[in-house]
Amino acid sequence: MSLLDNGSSEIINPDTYFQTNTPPRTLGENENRVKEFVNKHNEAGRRIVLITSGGTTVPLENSTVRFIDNFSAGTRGATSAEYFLEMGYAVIFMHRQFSLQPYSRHYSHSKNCFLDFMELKSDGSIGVNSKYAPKMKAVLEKYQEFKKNETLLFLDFVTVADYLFLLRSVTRIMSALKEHAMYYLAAAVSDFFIPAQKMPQHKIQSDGGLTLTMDQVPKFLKPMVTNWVPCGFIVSFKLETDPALLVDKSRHALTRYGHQIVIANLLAIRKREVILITRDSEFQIKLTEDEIAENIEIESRIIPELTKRHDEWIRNADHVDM
Ligand code: 9Z3
Repeated sequence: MSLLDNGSSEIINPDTYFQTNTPPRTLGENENRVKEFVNKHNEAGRRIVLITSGGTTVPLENSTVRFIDNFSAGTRGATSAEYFLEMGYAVIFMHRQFSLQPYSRHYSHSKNCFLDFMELKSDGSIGVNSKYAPKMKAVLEKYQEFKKNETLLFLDFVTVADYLFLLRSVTRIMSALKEHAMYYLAAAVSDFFIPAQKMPQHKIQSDGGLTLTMDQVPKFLKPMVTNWVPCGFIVSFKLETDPALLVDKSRHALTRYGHQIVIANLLAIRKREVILITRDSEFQIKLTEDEIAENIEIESRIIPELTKRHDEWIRNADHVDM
């Protein structure tokens, strides 16, 4: 017996969603930052990728005390950003506040306290613990290079509404880049939400049990592909836990929205196996046991494959097929 009732199948359309929900306060300011970043790197002839990363929250109250969240730590997005930067892309990193970030990810959510990476020297000064120094030096060099080139822009969101408003704004600005922009949608976006007008203003009182009714989040990929960035190279992720559903659901998303690639991943093995699905192909990327033992990151295989396909997309004038 299921405890779930999926209720009405009616989904509000994206336009209605944007008309009836409140944009984040920082939206205008972030739009200006994106315009400046896009102009600068476009003039420099650099390709730009938008990466979305981390989970979105769904508030239960307008003055929010409680919210529903999901598991995503933003590992996929933060790791991918490093490989895109290495391939020469400028990166707009749209991430859940406090989720993992490129470069700092190697230390920020570590089981070690940051003080464990340091050591007191005999002369009283402090330095990096010699055990960690070689890796830290390599990470630091790359980090300083992108700082110098200003090729990484951070934008953050918390709620699913923040995410959707920001995504629409950023993609519309990037649409001027036409096929030179890539969109890499790795964030774990909530499927359900409570519309602002149906939420209580104040903290829900604990006078008994709580029953929630949630609406379905509109399918934003449709307007994104059709209206916001019609020429962009769009890669979305499909997450499932049931292997029997994964490929069919991914293919369904591809035909429903008409974008270029769906990367199918199963929660339990997402760090070692994914399938890149296009309209007429399936391409598995799977790390071997040896590669896993050597801490090879699967994103180091995914990103070069995508940039190769992005090259083809740019070369292909009519954009009919990959
Ligand atoms: C993914 O499938 C990502 O690979 C993960 C990465 C969220 C699994 P972590 O942050 O995990 O590294 O821990 N992202 C997309 C999930 C999603 O919400 N997809 C939507 C869907 O499945 C379509 S855009 O319907």
